[in-house]
Amino acid sequence: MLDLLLTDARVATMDPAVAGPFGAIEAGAVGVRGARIAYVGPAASAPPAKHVEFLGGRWATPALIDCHTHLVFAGNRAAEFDARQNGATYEEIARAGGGILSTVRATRAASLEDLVESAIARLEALRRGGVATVEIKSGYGLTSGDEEKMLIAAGEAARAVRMRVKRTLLALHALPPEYKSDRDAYVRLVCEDMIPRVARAGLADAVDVFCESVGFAHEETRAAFDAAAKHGLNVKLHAEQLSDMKGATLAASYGALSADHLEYIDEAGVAALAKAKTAAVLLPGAFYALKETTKPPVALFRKYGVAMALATDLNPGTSPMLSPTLAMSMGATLFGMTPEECLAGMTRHAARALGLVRECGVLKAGLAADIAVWPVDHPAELSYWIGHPGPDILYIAGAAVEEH
Ligand code: DI6
Ligand code: FE
Repeated sequence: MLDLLLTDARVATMDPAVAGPFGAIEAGAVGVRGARIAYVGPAASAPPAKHVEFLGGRWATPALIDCHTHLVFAGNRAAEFDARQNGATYEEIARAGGGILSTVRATRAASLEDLVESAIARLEALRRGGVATVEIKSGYGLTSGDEEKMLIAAGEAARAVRMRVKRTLLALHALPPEYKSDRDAYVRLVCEDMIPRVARAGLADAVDVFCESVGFAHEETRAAFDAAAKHGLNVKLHAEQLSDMKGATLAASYGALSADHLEYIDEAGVAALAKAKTAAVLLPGAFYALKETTKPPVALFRKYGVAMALATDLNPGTSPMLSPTLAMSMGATLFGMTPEECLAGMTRHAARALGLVRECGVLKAGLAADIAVWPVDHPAELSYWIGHPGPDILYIAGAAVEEH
């Protein structure tokens, strides 16, 4: 006996084992037992259930997964936006001590409670848009205590809104001002103190680095990745966002879960990602906000069979975007992805980017019952509307957390 049956549905399973676009099942049903999916298939052969929900032909999809955010932060950067609109570039602002560092000052000054409260509001916005699982990075604390504070806030906020969370230590995001004349000492602090401490306390699942000319170099990235491996953490990398630093190849050589941004990646980098089965996380919000013109090479990712994930990159500097479906629309319109690729990018491939392929990202028996029910006639509508407002119902681990 199932606990719940969603029936009279059209089901976009996104399961590659189900033939056809979107892995779709017409006249379908999804059955739930406890927190897991117990049945996906034709409505006609679904087992009995204690509770039956008739969807009237609406589409059920895997709940969305936002696999790259920096949503714990204090303050915002509207003044900097104003400066950029008046001609200043991101790099100029960063070099003048603004940019990331202005958010670092605000985040250091904020209490844990304040960070939790503002993060909850952002998580609720994503959840309204259909997101059940979110990745949250640190990177605005840049001291052991403040990075920990951010990761604790991320965990508490996600728990409060019942969302699944993966946390990532991004201590090599910017060089803190107090280490301006001694980069090596900061990298040592990260590798010898922060990474072991965060791993021991179970505060993060992965380590990320901003590998960029205004960020950190290869050797610094390697040091952090070596420390991550030593302490049992996965790795991810901000790579090729502003220039071709060959970061993706470096990330692939460490078996990274994902390499993210990738506007400037070359063919050798794409081949390296394919070989390592590292996901490419595309972030059209930052591309849009920075008015970039170099697009990630979607055709090459297709050619080499690299999993393309999509995410909001929600952050106060380069992607103040609270809508996962807007990221999908931008993935289609700005990057040329198909609607099916956009949905896969926020479900199955996002799960890969977080090491969650056995947990969520497709609708199939055995996985978490994270399901979104959309008031649409075709799954392409999720990226067709310029920021679809979100599902009618969102189930996370079998419980309805959004109902409109
Ligand atoms: N790349 C980005 O786009 C953001 N961080 C990063 O590594 C920018 C974060 C910020 O400007 O606050
Ligand atoms: Fe980012």
